[in-house]
Amino acid sequence: PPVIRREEYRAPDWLVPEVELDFALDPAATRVTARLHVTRNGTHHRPLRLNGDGLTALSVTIDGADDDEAWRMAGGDLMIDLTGATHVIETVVEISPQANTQLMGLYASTGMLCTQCEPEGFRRITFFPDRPDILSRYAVRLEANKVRFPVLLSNGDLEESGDLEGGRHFARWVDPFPKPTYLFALVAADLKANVDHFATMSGREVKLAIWVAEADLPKTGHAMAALKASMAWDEKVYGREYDLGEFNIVAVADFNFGAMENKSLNIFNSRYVLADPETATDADFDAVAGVVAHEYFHNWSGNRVTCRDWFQLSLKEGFTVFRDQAFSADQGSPAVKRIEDVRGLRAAQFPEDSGPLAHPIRPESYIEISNFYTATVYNKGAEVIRMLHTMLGPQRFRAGTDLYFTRHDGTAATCEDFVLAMEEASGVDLSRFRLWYSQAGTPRVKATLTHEAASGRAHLTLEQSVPATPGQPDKAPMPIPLRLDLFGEKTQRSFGGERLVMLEDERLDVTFEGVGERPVLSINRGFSAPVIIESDRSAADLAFLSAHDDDPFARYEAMQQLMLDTLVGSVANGKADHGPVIEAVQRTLTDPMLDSAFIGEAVLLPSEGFIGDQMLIVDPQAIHQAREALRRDLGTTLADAWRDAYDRSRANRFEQTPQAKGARRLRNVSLGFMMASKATDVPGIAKAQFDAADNMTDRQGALGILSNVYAPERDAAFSDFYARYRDNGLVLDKWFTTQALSVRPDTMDQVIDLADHPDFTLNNPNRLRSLVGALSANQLVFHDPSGRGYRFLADMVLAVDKLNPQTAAKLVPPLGRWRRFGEAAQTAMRAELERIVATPGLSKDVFEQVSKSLV
Ligand code: B3K
Ligand code: ZN
Repeated sequence: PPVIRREEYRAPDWLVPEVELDFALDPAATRVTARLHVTRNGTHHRPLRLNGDGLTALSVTIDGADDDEAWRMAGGDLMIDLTGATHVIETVVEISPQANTQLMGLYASTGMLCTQCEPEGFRRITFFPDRPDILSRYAVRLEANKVRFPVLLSNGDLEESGDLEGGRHFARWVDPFPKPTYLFALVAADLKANVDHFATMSGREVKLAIWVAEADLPKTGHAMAALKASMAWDEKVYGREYDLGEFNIVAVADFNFGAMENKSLNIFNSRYVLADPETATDADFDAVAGVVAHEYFHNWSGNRVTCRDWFQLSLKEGFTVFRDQAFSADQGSPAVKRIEDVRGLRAAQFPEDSGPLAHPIRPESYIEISNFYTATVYNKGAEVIRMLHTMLGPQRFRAGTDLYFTRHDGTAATCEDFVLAMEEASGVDLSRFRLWYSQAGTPRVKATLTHEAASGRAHLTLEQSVPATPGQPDKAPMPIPLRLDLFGEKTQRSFGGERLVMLEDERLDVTFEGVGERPVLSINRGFSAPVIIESDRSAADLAFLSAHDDDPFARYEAMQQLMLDTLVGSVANGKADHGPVIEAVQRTLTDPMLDSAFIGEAVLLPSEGFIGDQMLIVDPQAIHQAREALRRDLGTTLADAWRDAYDRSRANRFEQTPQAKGARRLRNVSLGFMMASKATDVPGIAKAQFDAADNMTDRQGALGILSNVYAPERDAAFSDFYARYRDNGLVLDKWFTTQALSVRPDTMDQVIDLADHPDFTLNNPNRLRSLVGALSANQLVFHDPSGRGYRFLADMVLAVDKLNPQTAAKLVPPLGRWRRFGEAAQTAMRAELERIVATPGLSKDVFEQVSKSLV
């Protein structure tokens, strides 16, 4: 398959300022008529290329006339020779939404019809130059059976609607804002709306509607509240106002990813819309609000200013993730939010950055762009924007975004445009900073602190190295903003307060004066840069910071590092002194100044995956044993403290406050450590929590903890959970996931059985990921020495690839990590990758991921 390169970008030969689309909708056969007003862009004689994917032209007219000599097919595309400067092209095609298993283009989901066009789904609907730098005004007419599809939605404003003969009706939508194809959407469905209103800062009234199945209406309140809060936040923090008379969100059960920011018609995976205490955990509630905000913020960072080409994806995604993270931090606890985001980055992006699929946040080439909606483009992209915010400060950063939005409104921009606006508005030279866009790999910063008691001086040496990644053997040093502080070991006082140090070159020496006692280094506070810090801080120093640092993130980080050092030592030597960790956990757990939400995060041990990432060769069995040994020791030694925290966090009834949420978190964490102690009464306590739960956080928390043990309570809880929620797809996903995450030795057998369960299906991406995604996240079971985990995953990739290549390709990366495992595992993992790549008829999505993983 061809490789697309960033350097080969060329402006379009033809533009399409106006388009009229007419849909005669039907699940089996939908007729699409498209009238494109095209204009020649520049002086050239090249034909008009209209992309098509699986389309057959039923008719093509040029300026109203049939001219079969003037057009031809080239692959799936339609090529038309044109003589003038402007023409009107009309094409008619017929497509089958219900036969569309890729969930790209126009497809059917639980009786409704909906679209997904980003990145290249529009070409599966009609012939069109399907690239984000062509912006068109859309007028869309929808026609369908009124009983089956009473609701007809598209982008913009509803201009006209009415009844037709034969039980059909129509609606005409006009979007005044020019947009690229990937932001087009339509929905035809039998849904009901939760309707509300928002008055914008200039006093315009916007009608807000969240469309779901009637029975789900009671679960839309949280999404609606989040939408209104996002609209107000974007006005307050970025000065950005909503620009149309209505804003619609539609929930869909079958969706390839989280949600989609189509202009004024956001389409969502239902798991990011529906939430009530009975069926959604606190984490689910947060995810709903975060995704609603993310998609809403795209209206400016993505839609009003869009991307010139797909290499610029992080322009909208990194920036928008940064915006939604800041929003969520403002709505809740900034410290806990930062901890969660960094944990997510380390779980998903760091491994990507150190593996065969590593790429810069602005990639240089791709085979299939769908493979580049990655943690690097999104989450590292957000960290890059955050560094700009840190370096420039909030005012100059805001001046930069103002300039960027004003200058590029209504156009398709590049990452370079963004950096240039930041540079011009702030007066800060960002020449070297641009390396963050072009270089892949997670930089490592070695920090060495020495102290001369006599002169009262401390010397800090910082040295950076950026590892080689595929196609980038040699790296230049990058500008790294590090927030740091020094604390006196005895007085616990900061010397001069926090400062921002820019490590611009390979090495930097900093001297601190007036340091009268031995200092302890607190570095990369708030995770100011997405780097790995290597410092030789002792267990005692880390314990000190975990108790006394005034930056909550740094406190968390010190505790994590202490745990990590202990666990890595334990894996290497077969044993370790658990004392310092136990002491630090005890101090945190019983510190009356700390809130429960923070404690719940801080006392958690690093995941098995993250421990493995610290090692050259990963031994999942040894890591599991070392981690379990520490967990048991913590559970036993601090038994009373856990029980105390558990009891203290018990609520009489469900409340949706930050305090109550923190208490639920700490309660589940405590129950986990109680179970780790192996005290015989804990399965009963967990089962009692499960039974008495008036919310999903408590219920799923208990179920997850029970999932790892052999006890009658476990089986009873799983059957009860199934019986209760078998009709709720989103909750049933949890039933699959919880079983696939169990560390019991029979988990692989259970997963294989679950793949045959009547409720399992490859057609629904949520259900697929609930089992297969969970298994590959389960380090211990996925890497079972039998190799069955690898074989199961490869079988799934091959089966799903026939239906839905985009989703199949997302399952591949865990196999691509083979280099990091022992010889037997390497051989087994590679064999599976080779089996996949040798399969005839593979999609280019899976081919790209697998072939790159084998190199
Ligand atoms: N922009 C969409 C993602 C589309 C993914 C296509 N494979 C959702 C988002 O990031 O907001
Ligand atoms: Zn996005």
